[in-house]
Amino acid sequence: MSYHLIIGDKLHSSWSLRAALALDLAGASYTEELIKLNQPDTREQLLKHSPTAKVPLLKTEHGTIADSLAIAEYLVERFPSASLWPKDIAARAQARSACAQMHSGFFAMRGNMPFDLSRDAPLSPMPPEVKTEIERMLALWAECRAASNESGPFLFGEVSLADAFFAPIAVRLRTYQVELPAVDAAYVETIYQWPAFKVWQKAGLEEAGR
Ligand SMILES: N[C@@H](CCC(=O)N[C@@H](CS)C(=O)NCC(=O)O)C(=O)O
Repeated sequence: MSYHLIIGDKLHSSWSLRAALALDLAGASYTEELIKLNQPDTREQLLKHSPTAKVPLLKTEHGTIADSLAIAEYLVERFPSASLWPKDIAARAQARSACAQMHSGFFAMRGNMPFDLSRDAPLSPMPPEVKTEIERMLALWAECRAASNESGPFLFGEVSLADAFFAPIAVRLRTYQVELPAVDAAYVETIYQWPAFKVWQKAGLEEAGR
C-alpha cells in the first residue's frame, strides 16, 4: 500500500513536518502533495481533501486521516515492527503523554514563535508566558529522558514518534536563538542531524529562496 501525504509549506508547516517524520520512521512509501498556506484559495484547496481544511492529511486505503497524532497512531498499527513508540511500556506511556501535551498545549510558544525554518533571530522582547513554556518544555524533555531505559541521543534514547512531535520545537529553539542547557542544545543538534529532517529542511529553505 502506498500512502499519499498532503502537507503545507515545508518552511512553515510544523504539523506537516511531524507527519512526514512519522512516515519516515515507519519506513512507509508515500507520495506527497503540497498545498501552499496563506493563499486566497488555500481553504478551497484544503476543503477538496477534508472538511477540516487543515494539513497534514494522510490518504490511505482506510480513508483520509486528518491530524498528525491520528496519522502517527495509524502508522503505529500499520507498521508494528517499526517500533514507533518506545518498547518499554512505562517509556511508551510517557512518550504518548508528552506528544499529547505538545498536541494540546504550548500555545504561547506556538503563537509567539511561528515556525519558520529560515529564521535566525531572537524573540525580542520575549513575553513571560513564552519563557515559562520554554522552561516547561525543557522539564518535559527531562521527564522523557528519565522515563527511558534505552541509550541514544533522542528523547527516549532511540528515535521515536516523540522526536517527530518535538522536532518543530527544536527548530523554534534554534531559529529564535534560545540559550539552552548543554543537554537540550545537544538534542536540538540531534534533530538537525536527523537525515529525514535534513531533507525537509533543505526543501523548506528552497521554498524561502535560500
Ligand atoms: N491538530 C492538527 C493541527 C493542524 C494544523 O493546524 N495545521 C495548519 C498548518 S501547520 C493548517 O492546516 N492550517 C490551515 C491554514 O493555514 O489555512 C494536527 O495535529 O494535525
